[in-house]
Amino acid sequence: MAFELATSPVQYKAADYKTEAHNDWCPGCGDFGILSAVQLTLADMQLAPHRVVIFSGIGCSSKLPHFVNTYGIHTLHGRSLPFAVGAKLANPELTVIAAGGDGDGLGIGVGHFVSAGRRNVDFTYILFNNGVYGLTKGQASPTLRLGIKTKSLPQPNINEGVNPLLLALAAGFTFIARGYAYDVKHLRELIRRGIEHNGSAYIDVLQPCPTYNDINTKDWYGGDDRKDPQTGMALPRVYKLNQSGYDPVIGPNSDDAEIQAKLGHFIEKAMEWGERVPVGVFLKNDTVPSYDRRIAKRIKNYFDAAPARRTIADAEGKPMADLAGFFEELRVT
Ligand SMILES: Cc1ncc(C[n+]2csc(CCOP(=O)(O)OP(=O)(O)O)c2C)c(N)n1
Ligand code: SF4
Repeated sequence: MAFELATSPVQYKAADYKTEAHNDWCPGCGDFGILSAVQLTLADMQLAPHRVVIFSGIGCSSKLPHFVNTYGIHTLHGRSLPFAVGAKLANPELTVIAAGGDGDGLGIGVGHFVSAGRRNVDFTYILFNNGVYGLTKGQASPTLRLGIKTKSLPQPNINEGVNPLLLALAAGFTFIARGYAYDVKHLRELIRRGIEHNGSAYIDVLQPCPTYNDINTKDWYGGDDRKDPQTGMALPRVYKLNQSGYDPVIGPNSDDAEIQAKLGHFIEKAMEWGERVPVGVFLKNDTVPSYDRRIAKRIKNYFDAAPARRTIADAEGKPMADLAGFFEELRVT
C-alpha cells in the first residue's frame, strides 16, 4: 500500500512555543504577560519555531529565550542587539527578536540601541520597562524618573530618566510602539505588527515589577489611587492611542507638512506620563529602506547567497573561501 503524504500544513498552537524550563520569576511579575504575548503572536503568525531566533541580554526579563520554543541565545549583559543584527544579516530569512530589560538595553546596551536604530535592520526589539534592575535587587534603571523613590532605593533617584520612545525615534527605529504587560491581547497585536514591519521595530513594554518597583504598579497603571467620585470606579492611566484618532503611519505619499505634524504629535504623546499613559503604535515609518535592501543594492546576489546560506567547505571539508581573491578585491591602488 502506498503511503499518502500529509498535504495540510502544520498548525502551530501557542503551546508549541512553550518549553519545560523552570521559571523563577516572582509571582505576579509582568514578565509572564509578555511571555504569553510572544508565544501567542508566534502562533498567530504561524511562524515555524526553527525559523525564529530570540536574543536576550542579562536580567530577569532576559531569561525569556529559555521559555520560548524557538532558537534562542541568552547573550551578555547589554549585547543582545549586536547578536540580533548579525544573525539577521547572516540569514535574512529568519524572524529575529531581541528581548531584555531597560537596564540591559538602555544602560549598558544603549550604544547598541542607537547603532541598531540607525541601520534599520529588520528585527523586533521588545524592551521590558520596569524602571528597575530587577535581577540585581532593584537599583534605579535608566527609565526611572528623577526624584522617584522606589522601596529599593535609600533616597529618591538622583538621575533624570531617559524617554525610550524619543530615544528610539532619534536613533532611527522605524516602528515604535508601547504596550502594557497585563494587556496581553493588545501587546500581542503590537508584537505582530512589529514583526511584520520591514525594519527595526522597538516595542517598549510597561512591565510592573511587584518586588522592587512599588510606584509604577499594576494598581497605579490601573488608576486604583484615583477613583471616579461619582461611580467609585478606578480611572485607568493606560489608554490606547488609536482611540484618540492618532495616526502613526508615515508613507511614501506623506509630504513634508504631514511628516512634521506627525513627528510633533509623536513627541507630544511620547512625553505624556503621569495622569495619562498612552499605549499603541506611535510610529510606523515606511519610507526608510531596511538594511538588507541597502546591502542588496551593493551585493546583487545577497538574498540568494547570504552568508548563512553559503557552502563553506567542499566534500573533503576544505574551506571554499577564496581569501586571496577576496583581499585582491579590497586592494586600494
Ligand atoms: C557586565 C555586567 N555588568 C553587570 C551585571 C549585573 N547585572 C545583571 S542583570 C543587571 C540588570 C538587569 O536589569 P534589567 O535589564 O532592567 O532587567 P530586569 O532584571 O529588571 O528584567 C545587571 C546590572 C552583569 N551581569 N554583567
Ligand atoms: S524581581 Fe521584578 S522583574 Fe524580576 S522576576 Fe521579580 S517581579 Fe519580575
